[in-house]
Amino acid sequence: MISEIIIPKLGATGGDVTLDEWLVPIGAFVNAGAPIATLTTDKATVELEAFRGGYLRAILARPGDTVPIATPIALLADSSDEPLGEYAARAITNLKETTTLLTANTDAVESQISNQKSAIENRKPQPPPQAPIASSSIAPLLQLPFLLALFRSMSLIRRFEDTLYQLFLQGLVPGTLHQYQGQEAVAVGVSAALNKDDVIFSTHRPVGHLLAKGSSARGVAAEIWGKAAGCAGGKGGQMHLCDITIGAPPSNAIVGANIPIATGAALAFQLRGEPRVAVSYFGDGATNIGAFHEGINLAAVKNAPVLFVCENNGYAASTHISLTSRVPDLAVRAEAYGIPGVIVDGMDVLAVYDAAQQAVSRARRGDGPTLLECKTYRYMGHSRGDPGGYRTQHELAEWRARDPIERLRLLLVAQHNVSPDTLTAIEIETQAQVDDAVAFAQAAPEPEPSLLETHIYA
Ligand SMILES: Cc1ncc(C[n+]2csc(CCOP(=O)(O)OP(=O)(O)O)c2C)c(N)n1
Ligand SMILES: [Mg+2]
Repeated sequence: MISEIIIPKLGATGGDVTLDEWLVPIGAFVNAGAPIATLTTDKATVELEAFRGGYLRAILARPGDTVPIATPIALLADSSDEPLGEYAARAITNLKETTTLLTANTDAVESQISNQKSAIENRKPQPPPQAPIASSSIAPLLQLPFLLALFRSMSLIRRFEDTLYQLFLQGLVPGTLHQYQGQEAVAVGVSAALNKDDVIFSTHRPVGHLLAKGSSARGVAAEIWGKAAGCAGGKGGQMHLCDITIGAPPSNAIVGANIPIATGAALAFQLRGEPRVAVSYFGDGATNIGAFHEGINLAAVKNAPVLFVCENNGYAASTHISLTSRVPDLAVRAEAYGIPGVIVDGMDVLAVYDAAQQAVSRARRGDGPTLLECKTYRYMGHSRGDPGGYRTQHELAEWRARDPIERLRLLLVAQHNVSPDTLTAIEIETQAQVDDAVAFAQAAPEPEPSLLETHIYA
């Protein structure tokens, strides 16, 4: 079978895309998800990935060509000599004439990447020691239904994000995506320590935070598709998810901006005498923003009930933490504010839960905020426009070997006698939940134009 690889909707404005280079020779086999070409949109240079496995049988565009969205640019086939049929007239089956361009481009990019990689290798902190399964110290204290709920929640987030990724490659998701695969243990471990009326303040990467706190997959999906049934009425999109019913005011894509806002919410709880806690999620990149200092310092001096959760995934967009901070452990900054700074393995949901629970109890009894640094990793690029070429496959593989879902699976099977089939059944259920959410979102009506000016504060 011959399948077309089309240009998905990559750019912010949906404009034309320039094909920069082919990354795979014609005739080679490519796996599903493997990058096959680089493209430049109105926003960034991105990699185009194969949405299925197959042989790159022919290409339909040359490096330098400008191609509109939805145009087929390559053909994947089940064999390297499959007949080209209707495509025969326009298919390019030999890239020789473009190889000079290819080599020149590749050399410049390679040397840029290798410079940054060697700068990083020289100063990079090592990931925390590998623990093969989730933290067993508190595991025996926890009931099986609770552990299974953590597994279900992480599985739902992973399935949701993976499904969106597949649909994105087919050009079926509007806008861009900032994905959460790899970081699930943080949102799920923290949420498990919270009450329903506690609030979370999220970032440009909010899907996992909201699903873990209990937002419906349908509401989140419909928001990503900009539909009226979306959790923000279709006005927010992926970066501005919002669900007041589960304690999630609008997520904030301005890096670090939610930190003082979470402090403000916590001060309100304190003034009203309510036993509620506010959580601010932010990345390593946010710890160099002024709002980090102001928000944490104010919370510290007022003993505000906040939990500051730094998801240190090692990168702010394409920049490694070692290039922006002289200290590899961001939790040490807590000392400057006179509050506890705790480092936790963010790939271990039980360790995150344990640390979050202690910090939340502390906040609830009036002893003030904690800075919790979760060492974690994002498997995908910064956004769907980021090929992630600034990190090595080795680094990625090292972190994937510590996958939070697989670690909890091992623990459940080895220490709680859970049958692997029980866990597979949970994953089938969460996939069905995601498929239902996507179908719902795609079929849902658009927001009414008359509502355009509602929910505006002036
Ligand atoms: C104040 C501000 N500066 C720059 C940006 C552009 N930007 C969006 S996300 C991002 C990187 C954030 O990195 P980090 O805080 O580590 O979070 P991560 O993406 O790793 O989850 C940048 C620079 C922004 N949104 N806001
Ligand atoms: Mg980061």
